[in-house]
Amino acid sequence: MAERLSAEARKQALGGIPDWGEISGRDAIGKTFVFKDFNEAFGFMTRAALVAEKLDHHPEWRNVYKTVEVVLSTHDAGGVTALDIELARAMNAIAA
Ligand code: HBI
Repeated sequence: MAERLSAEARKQALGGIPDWGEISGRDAIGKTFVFKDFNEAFGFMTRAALVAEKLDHHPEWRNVYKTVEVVLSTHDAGGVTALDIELARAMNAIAA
């Protein structure tokens, strides 16, 4: 089971994944992606969902038209783990 990252390790990891930040009041990281239109947004979610399934690590996300708000945390560990960093990195690559 993935270990919860220390605040320091989490900050360090966040430095390497553009535009992701800490969620206030929660041990979690988040990013809001804005796409050209709904089609692009949902295509992103479709591809990200396949990666999440492969990792067995799933996002908390909300989609309104061309915007996808993503929050990542590892419920089993009670906070951000390397799995969240890995999924965040993968999402950035998909959205690139
Ligand atoms: N996804 N983000 C996230 N956090 C989890 O703790 C988690 C998950 N997906 C699947 C999963 N845990 C299960 O493997 C466990 O709940 C058994």
